[in-house]
Amino acid sequence: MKTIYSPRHHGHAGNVELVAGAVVPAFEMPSRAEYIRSRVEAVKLGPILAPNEHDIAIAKRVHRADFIDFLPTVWPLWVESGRDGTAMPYTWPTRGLRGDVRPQGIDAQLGYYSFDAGATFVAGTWDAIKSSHDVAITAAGLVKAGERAAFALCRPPGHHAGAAFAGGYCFINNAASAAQWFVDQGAKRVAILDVDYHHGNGTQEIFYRRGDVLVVNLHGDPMVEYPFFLGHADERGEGPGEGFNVNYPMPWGTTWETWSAALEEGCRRVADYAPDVLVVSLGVDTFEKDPISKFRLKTEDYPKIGRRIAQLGLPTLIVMEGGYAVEEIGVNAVGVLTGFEE
Ligand code: Q9C
Ligand code: ZN
Repeated sequence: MKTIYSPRHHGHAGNVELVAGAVVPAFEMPSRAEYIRSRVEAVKLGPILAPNEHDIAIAKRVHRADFIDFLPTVWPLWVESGRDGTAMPYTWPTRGLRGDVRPQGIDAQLGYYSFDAGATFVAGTWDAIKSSHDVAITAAGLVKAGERAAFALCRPPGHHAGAAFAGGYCFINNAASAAQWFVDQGAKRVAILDVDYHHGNGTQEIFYRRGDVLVVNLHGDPMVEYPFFLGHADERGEGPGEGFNVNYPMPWGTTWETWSAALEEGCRRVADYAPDVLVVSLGVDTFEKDPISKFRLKTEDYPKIGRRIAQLGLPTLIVMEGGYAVEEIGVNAVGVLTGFEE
């Protein structure tokens, strides 16, 4: 399997996040992508190729144009306002406030275009966001050209980003944009299988009223787990999308036994849908030693995930999302890929 990777992710570095009322180094850090890249090399998974540049108009097929246009302006506006460090929002248009009027100034607009303080900007962030999207679309191109599968080593990740908001380390929804790109290239049906520990709220929101993109999510129950405000089992899609969104929320402490049963059900749902292509949002934050997550998958489980997904027999684009046990992220993520190839 070919891997698409860009060193431009390195510019998105030194970010901070809020944990229990304190500002700490962000768990989403550059070494994540480097551990994965090293492991791809170590197991000789296949060639590692640079992405091609793709028009950002592709992302605007799933995101609001004004949101995408805002992203490259954040850091310049932040610096112009006399700040340094990390650009981060602190106020949001929740219930009872005007979410329909875009205010002025960097603080107001950061809040307007996000749902939490978890998608932060430094000088190189926009370039990394753009390169991550280029990685996803380039890898999609390999699958479109006939490869059985391709690995988009995206960083930053994407599945929490919705049509007009960033959050949860995510800015552009790489998997959603790639899925839409397949539709625009002629696919009649695309399925997205999201196995990240966290619910892919952005992906769900983007395709919620569509029947041409099936979205299946396995994740921590939002009653107790981030992102808290989406991802329940009764969210099944709306209008033409009714029945085309499937959520499998699971409790803290979930092990392979329960998780793999949900994977089996999710894969059957995908198979019934008979898509032209499958996009996998691959997070390995389901790992027992993940520092911010509470499932208990083991390293030996990840190849089994890949094997089950491969059994679907579909052209498959695998897009990297989360996973924060940095020293094990390479072994676990690439374990899925080698399992897929067995
Ligand atoms: N800092 C992905 O796995 N955690 N995003 C918030 C307070 C947010 C995870 C805890 C986790 C986001 C792509
Ligand atoms: Zn996650």
